[in-house]
Amino acid sequence: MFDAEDVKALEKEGDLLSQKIISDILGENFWIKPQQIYCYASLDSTNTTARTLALEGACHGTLVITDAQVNGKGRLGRPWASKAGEGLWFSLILRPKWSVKEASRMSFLIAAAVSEGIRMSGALAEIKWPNDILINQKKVCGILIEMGAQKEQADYFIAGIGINVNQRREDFAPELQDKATSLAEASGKKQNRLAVLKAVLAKIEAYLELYQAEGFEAIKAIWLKNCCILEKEVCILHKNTVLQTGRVWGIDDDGALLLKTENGLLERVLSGDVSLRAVGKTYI
Ligand code: BT5
Repeated sequence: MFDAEDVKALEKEGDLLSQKIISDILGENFWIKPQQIYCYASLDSTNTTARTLALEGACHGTLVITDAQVNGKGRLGRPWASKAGEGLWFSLILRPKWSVKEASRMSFLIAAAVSEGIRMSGALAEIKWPNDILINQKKVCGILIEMGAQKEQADYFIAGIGINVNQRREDFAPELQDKATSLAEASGKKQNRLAVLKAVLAKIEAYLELYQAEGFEAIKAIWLKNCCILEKEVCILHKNTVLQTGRVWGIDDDGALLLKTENGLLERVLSGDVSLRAVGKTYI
Protein backbone atom coordinates (compact mmCIF):
# COMPACT_ATOMS: atom_id res chain seq x y z
CA MET A 1 0.00 0.00 0.00
CA PHE A 2 1.05 3.60 -0.53
CA ASP A 3 2.88 5.40 2.27
CA ALA A 4 0.32 7.03 4.65
CA GLU A 5 2.36 10.27 4.97
CA ASP A 6 2.47 10.59 1.17
CA VAL A 7 -1.24 10.05 0.85
CA LYS A 8 -1.90 12.81 3.43
CA ALA A 9 0.39 15.23 1.58
CA LEU A 10 -1.21 14.26 -1.72
CA GLU A 11 -4.70 14.95 -0.48
CA LYS A 12 -3.53 18.50 0.24
CA GLU A 13 -1.85 18.93 -3.17
CA GLY A 14 -4.63 17.37 -5.24
CA ASP A 15 -3.74 15.68 -8.48
CA LEU A 16 -1.93 18.49 -10.29
CA LEU A 17 1.37 17.91 -12.02
CA SER A 18 4.06 20.53 -11.54
CA GLN A 19 7.81 20.39 -11.03
CA LYS A 20 7.39 21.76 -7.49
CA ILE A 21 4.62 19.38 -6.44
CA ILE A 22 6.41 16.35 -7.90
CA SER A 23 9.72 17.20 -6.19
CA ASP A 24 7.90 17.85 -2.87
CA ILE A 25 6.16 14.49 -3.08
CA LEU A 26 9.30 12.60 -4.10
CA GLY A 27 11.17 14.22 -1.21
CA GLU A 28 14.76 15.38 -0.89
CA ASN A 29 16.23 11.94 -0.29
CA PHE A 30 14.71 10.49 -3.44
CA TRP A 31 17.05 9.35 -6.24
CA ILE A 32 15.48 11.87 -8.65
CA LYS A 33 16.39 15.40 -7.50
CA PRO A 34 14.25 18.54 -8.21
CA GLN A 35 16.58 19.84 -10.95
CA GLN A 36 16.18 16.51 -12.80
CA ILE A 37 12.40 16.94 -13.17
CA TYR A 38 11.05 18.48 -16.39
CA CYS A 39 7.29 18.91 -16.15
CA TYR A 40 5.05 20.22 -18.97
CA ALA A 41 1.36 20.88 -19.57
CA SER A 42 1.60 19.43 -23.08
CA LEU A 43 4.30 17.82 -25.21
CA ASP A 44 4.50 16.03 -28.50
CA SER A 45 5.98 12.93 -26.84
CA THR A 46 7.96 12.68 -23.60
CA ASN A 47 10.27 10.17 -25.33
CA THR A 48 11.18 12.72 -27.99
CA THR A 49 11.93 15.44 -25.42
CA ALA A 50 13.86 12.99 -23.23
CA ARG A 51 15.96 11.90 -26.21
CA THR A 52 16.90 15.53 -26.96
CA LEU A 53 17.87 16.01 -23.30
CA ALA A 54 19.85 12.74 -23.28
CA LEU A 55 21.79 13.82 -26.37
CA GLU A 56 22.53 17.12 -24.59
CA GLY A 57 24.01 15.08 -21.71
CA ALA A 58 21.12 14.94 -19.21
CA CYS A 59 22.04 12.70 -16.27
CA HIS A 60 20.80 9.34 -14.99
CA GLY A 61 17.41 9.79 -13.36
CA THR A 62 16.18 12.72 -15.48
CA LEU A 63 12.38 12.66 -15.55
CA VAL A 64 10.30 14.18 -18.35
CA ILE A 65 6.59 14.23 -17.54
CA THR A 66 3.60 15.90 -19.14
CA ASP A 67 -0.11 16.27 -18.46
CA ALA A 68 -0.98 15.61 -22.12
CA GLN A 69 0.79 14.29 -25.23
CA VAL A 70 -0.18 15.40 -28.69
CA ASN A 71 1.76 12.63 -30.41
CA GLY A 72 2.19 9.89 -27.82
CA LYS A 73 4.16 7.03 -29.37
CA GLY A 74 3.64 3.29 -29.09
CA ARG A 75 5.85 0.63 -30.64
CA LEU A 76 6.13 0.22 -34.42
CA GLY A 77 4.81 3.75 -35.02
CA ARG A 78 1.50 3.04 -33.27
CA PRO A 79 -0.20 5.93 -31.44
CA TRP A 80 -0.60 6.16 -27.65
CA ALA A 81 -3.72 8.01 -26.41
CA SER A 82 -2.60 10.48 -23.72
CA LYS A 83 -5.19 13.11 -22.84
CA ALA A 84 -4.77 15.72 -20.09
CA GLY A 85 -5.64 14.92 -16.49
CA GLU A 86 -6.21 11.21 -17.08
CA GLY A 87 -2.90 9.46 -16.80
CA LEU A 88 0.82 9.44 -16.22
CA TRP A 89 2.83 10.04 -19.37
CA PHE A 90 6.53 10.16 -18.61
CA SER A 91 10.00 9.18 -19.77
CA LEU A 92 13.01 8.48 -17.64
CA ILE A 93 16.59 8.85 -18.81
CA LEU A 94 18.68 6.00 -17.40
CA ARG A 95 22.44 5.58 -17.73
CA PRO A 96 23.39 2.32 -16.03
CA LYS A 97 26.77 0.94 -17.05
CA TRP A 98 25.32 -1.82 -19.21
CA SER A 99 26.76 -3.37 -22.34
CA VAL A 100 24.69 -3.37 -25.53
CA LYS A 101 24.36 -7.16 -25.04
CA GLU A 102 22.42 -6.61 -21.81
CA ALA A 103 20.20 -3.87 -23.25
CA SER A 104 17.17 -6.02 -24.06
CA ARG A 105 16.81 -6.71 -20.32
CA MET A 106 15.79 -3.11 -19.62
CA SER A 107 12.23 -3.55 -20.83
CA PHE A 108 11.82 -6.52 -18.43
CA LEU A 109 13.25 -4.54 -15.53
CA ILE A 110 10.87 -1.66 -16.25
CA ALA A 111 7.83 -3.93 -16.70
CA ALA A 112 8.63 -5.69 -13.40
CA ALA A 113 8.98 -2.32 -11.64
CA VAL A 114 5.80 -0.81 -13.11
CA SER A 115 3.69 -3.89 -12.35
CA GLU A 116 4.92 -3.96 -8.74
CA GLY A 117 4.50 -0.16 -8.39
CA ILE A 118 0.91 -0.35 -9.66
CA ARG A 119 0.20 -3.29 -7.33
CA MET A 120 0.79 -0.87 -4.44
CA SER A 121 -2.51 0.82 -5.44
CA GLY A 122 -4.22 -2.50 -4.72
CA ALA A 123 -4.80 -3.43 -8.38
CA LEU A 124 -3.52 -6.77 -9.65
CA ALA A 125 -1.31 -5.59 -12.52
CA GLU A 126 0.07 -8.39 -14.70
CA ILE A 127 2.68 -8.43 -17.45
CA LYS A 128 2.12 -9.62 -20.99
CA TRP A 129 5.30 -10.17 -22.98
CA PRO A 130 7.21 -8.17 -23.82
CA ASN A 131 6.10 -5.29 -21.61
CA ASP A 132 2.38 -4.56 -21.66
CA ILE A 133 0.82 -4.18 -18.22
CA LEU A 134 -2.73 -5.49 -17.92
CA ILE A 135 -5.46 -5.46 -15.30
CA ASN A 136 -8.34 -7.89 -15.86
CA GLN A 137 -6.79 -8.68 -19.27
CA LYS A 138 -7.06 -5.05 -20.41
CA LYS A 139 -4.10 -2.78 -21.02
CA VAL A 140 -3.46 -0.25 -18.27
CA CYS A 141 0.09 0.66 -19.23
CA GLY A 142 2.39 0.61 -22.24
CA ILE A 143 6.16 0.87 -22.19
CA LEU A 144 8.42 2.13 -24.95
CA ILE A 145 12.16 1.71 -24.42
CA GLU A 146 14.67 3.47 -26.67
CA MET A 147 18.43 3.30 -26.40
CA GLY A 148 21.52 5.16 -27.55
CA ALA A 149 24.84 3.30 -27.65
CA GLN A 150 28.52 3.94 -28.15
CA LYS A 151 30.28 0.89 -29.58
CA GLU A 152 29.61 -2.01 -27.17
CA GLN A 153 28.35 0.22 -24.35
CA ALA A 154 24.80 1.48 -23.77
CA ASP A 155 25.02 5.27 -23.48
CA TYR A 156 21.44 6.03 -22.38
CA PHE A 157 18.03 4.38 -22.14
CA ILE A 158 14.77 6.27 -22.47
CA ALA A 159 12.10 4.38 -20.55
CA GLY A 160 8.79 5.79 -21.83
CA ILE A 161 5.89 4.79 -19.58
CA GLY A 162 2.20 5.52 -20.10
CA ILE A 163 -0.18 4.58 -17.27
CA ASN A 164 -3.95 5.05 -17.52
CA VAL A 165 -4.99 6.35 -14.12
CA ASN A 166 -8.38 8.05 -14.04
CA GLN A 167 -10.16 7.37 -17.33
CA ARG A 168 -13.68 6.04 -17.24
CA ARG A 169 -14.58 3.50 -19.92
CA GLU A 170 -16.29 6.19 -22.00
CA ASP A 171 -13.17 8.39 -21.92
CA PHE A 172 -11.36 5.90 -24.18
CA ALA A 173 -11.89 6.02 -27.93
CA PRO A 174 -14.49 3.39 -28.99
CA GLU A 175 -11.82 1.09 -30.49
CA LEU A 176 -9.97 1.03 -27.14
CA GLN A 177 -12.93 0.57 -24.80
CA ASP A 178 -12.77 -3.24 -24.80
CA LYS A 179 -9.00 -3.50 -24.57
CA ALA A 180 -7.91 -0.58 -22.36
CA THR A 181 -8.54 0.08 -18.68
CA SER A 182 -7.42 2.52 -15.99
CA LEU A 183 -6.56 2.20 -12.31
CA ALA A 184 -9.78 4.06 -11.46
CA GLU A 185 -11.89 1.73 -13.59
CA ALA A 186 -10.22 -1.32 -12.01
CA SER A 187 -10.52 -0.10 -8.41
CA GLY A 188 -13.84 1.73 -8.68
CA LYS A 189 -12.36 4.95 -7.28
CA LYS A 190 -10.28 7.90 -8.43
CA GLN A 191 -6.54 7.41 -7.92
CA ASN A 192 -3.84 9.98 -7.24
CA ARG A 193 -1.38 10.13 -10.12
CA LEU A 194 1.49 11.31 -7.92
CA ALA A 195 1.21 8.36 -5.54
CA VAL A 196 1.39 5.97 -8.50
CA LEU A 197 4.32 7.90 -10.00
CA LYS A 198 6.33 7.76 -6.78
CA ALA A 199 5.66 4.04 -6.27
CA VAL A 200 6.78 3.20 -9.82
CA LEU A 201 9.91 5.41 -9.71
CA ALA A 202 10.94 3.89 -6.36
CA LYS A 203 10.62 0.38 -7.79
CA ILE A 204 12.70 1.32 -10.84
CA GLU A 205 15.55 2.49 -8.62
CA ALA A 206 15.24 -0.62 -6.42
CA TYR A 207 15.33 -2.98 -9.43
CA LEU A 208 18.32 -1.21 -11.03
CA GLU A 209 20.13 -1.87 -7.75
CA LEU A 210 18.83 -5.43 -7.57
CA TYR A 211 20.11 -6.08 -11.10
CA GLN A 212 23.51 -4.68 -10.15
CA ALA A 213 23.69 -6.83 -7.02
CA GLU A 214 22.11 -10.10 -8.16
CA GLY A 215 21.92 -10.02 -11.96
CA PHE A 216 19.07 -10.72 -14.37
CA GLU A 217 17.85 -13.87 -12.58
CA ALA A 218 16.40 -11.71 -9.76
CA ILE A 219 14.57 -9.42 -12.22
CA LYS A 220 13.40 -12.40 -14.26
CA ALA A 221 11.89 -13.98 -11.13
CA ILE A 222 9.74 -10.88 -10.44
CA TRP A 223 8.80 -10.61 -14.11
CA LEU A 224 7.74 -14.28 -14.23
CA LYS A 225 5.81 -13.98 -10.94
CA ASN A 226 3.75 -11.14 -12.45
CA CYS A 227 3.47 -12.58 -15.97
CA CYS A 228 -0.05 -13.56 -17.06
CA ILE A 229 0.85 -15.68 -20.09
CA LEU A 230 3.11 -18.27 -18.48
CA GLU A 231 2.07 -21.80 -19.59
CA LYS A 232 -0.74 -20.33 -21.70
CA GLU A 233 -1.36 -21.18 -25.35
CA VAL A 234 -0.54 -18.06 -27.35
CA CYS A 235 0.08 -16.92 -30.86
CA ILE A 236 2.70 -14.40 -31.93
CA LEU A 237 1.45 -11.73 -34.27
CA HIS A 238 3.31 -9.28 -36.44
CA LYS A 239 1.03 -6.61 -37.91
CA ASN A 240 -1.98 -8.92 -37.32
CA THR A 241 -0.39 -11.87 -39.15
CA VAL A 242 0.12 -15.02 -37.06
CA LEU A 243 3.81 -15.97 -37.11
CA GLN A 244 3.95 -18.72 -34.48
CA THR A 245 1.78 -20.54 -31.98
CA GLY A 246 2.71 -22.50 -28.87
CA ARG A 247 2.75 -22.71 -25.08
CA VAL A 248 4.73 -20.09 -23.13
CA TRP A 249 7.67 -21.73 -21.37
CA GLY A 250 9.46 -18.64 -19.98
CA ILE A 251 12.04 -16.10 -21.11
CA ASP A 252 15.75 -16.53 -21.65
CA ASP A 253 18.62 -14.28 -20.55
CA ASP A 254 18.19 -12.03 -23.61
CA GLY A 255 14.49 -11.59 -22.85
CA ALA A 256 13.41 -13.76 -25.77
CA LEU A 257 10.09 -15.52 -25.22
CA LEU A 258 10.48 -19.31 -25.07
CA LEU A 259 7.61 -21.08 -26.82
CA LYS A 260 6.99 -24.83 -26.78
CA THR A 261 5.52 -25.51 -30.20
CA GLU A 262 3.07 -28.28 -31.15
CA ASN A 263 5.93 -30.49 -32.38
CA GLY A 264 7.63 -30.23 -28.97
CA LEU A 265 10.42 -27.86 -29.97
CA LEU A 266 11.43 -24.91 -27.81
CA GLU A 267 11.57 -21.79 -29.97
CA ARG A 268 12.88 -18.32 -29.15
CA VAL A 269 10.72 -15.35 -30.11
CA LEU A 270 12.49 -12.00 -30.24
CA SER A 271 9.74 -9.65 -31.37
CA GLY A 272 6.05 -9.45 -32.14
CA ASP A 273 2.81 -9.09 -30.19
CA VAL A 274 1.39 -11.89 -28.06
CA SER A 275 -2.23 -12.85 -28.27
CA LEU A 276 -3.85 -15.48 -26.06
CA ARG A 277 -5.13 -18.41 -28.11
CA ALA A 278 -8.79 -18.97 -27.43
CA VAL A 279 -10.87 -22.09 -27.97
CA GLY A 280 -11.94 -22.40 -31.60
CA LYS A 281 -8.68 -20.77 -32.75
CA THR A 282 -9.88 -17.20 -32.67
CA TYR A 283 -7.51 -14.77 -31.05
CA ILE A 284 -8.02 -12.23 -28.30
C1 BT5 B 1 2.98 0.65 -26.21
O1 BT5 B 1 3.02 0.49 -27.55
O2 BT5 B 1 2.25 0.07 -25.44
C2 BT5 B 1 3.97 1.71 -25.69
C3 BT5 B 1 3.26 2.93 -25.21
C4 BT5 B 1 4.21 3.88 -24.51
C5 BT5 B 1 3.55 5.17 -24.15
C6 BT5 B 1 4.46 6.07 -23.36
S1 BT5 B 1 3.63 7.47 -22.74
C7 BT5 B 1 5.12 8.22 -22.30
C8 BT5 B 1 6.12 7.89 -23.39
N1 BT5 B 1 6.07 8.88 -24.45
C9 BT5 B 1 5.62 8.36 -25.60
O3 BT5 B 1 5.46 9.00 -26.66
N2 BT5 B 1 5.38 7.04 -25.44
C10 BT5 B 1 5.68 6.60 -24.09
P1 BT5 B 1 2.23 -0.67 -28.31
O4 BT5 B 1 2.50 -2.00 -27.68
O5 BT5 B 1 2.59 -0.48 -29.73
O6 BT5 B 1 0.72 -0.33 -28.07
C11 BT5 B 1 0.06 0.68 -28.80
C12 BT5 B 1 -1.41 0.23 -28.94
O7 BT5 B 1 -2.04 0.30 -27.64
C13 BT5 B 1 -2.22 1.14 -29.83
O8 BT5 B 1 -2.16 0.70 -31.17
C14 BT5 B 1 -3.63 1.00 -29.25
O9 BT5 B 1 -4.26 -0.19 -29.73
C15 BT5 B 1 -3.37 0.78 -27.77
N3 BT5 B 1 -3.48 2.03 -27.01
C16 BT5 B 1 -3.24 3.31 -27.39
N4 BT5 B 1 -3.39 4.16 -26.40
C17 BT5 B 1 -3.75 3.42 -25.31
C18 BT5 B 1 -4.02 3.72 -23.96
N5 BT5 B 1 -3.97 4.95 -23.47
N6 BT5 B 1 -4.33 2.67 -23.16
C19 BT5 B 1 -4.37 1.41 -23.59
N7 BT5 B 1 -4.13 1.06 -24.86
C20 BT5 B 1 -3.79 2.06 -25.71
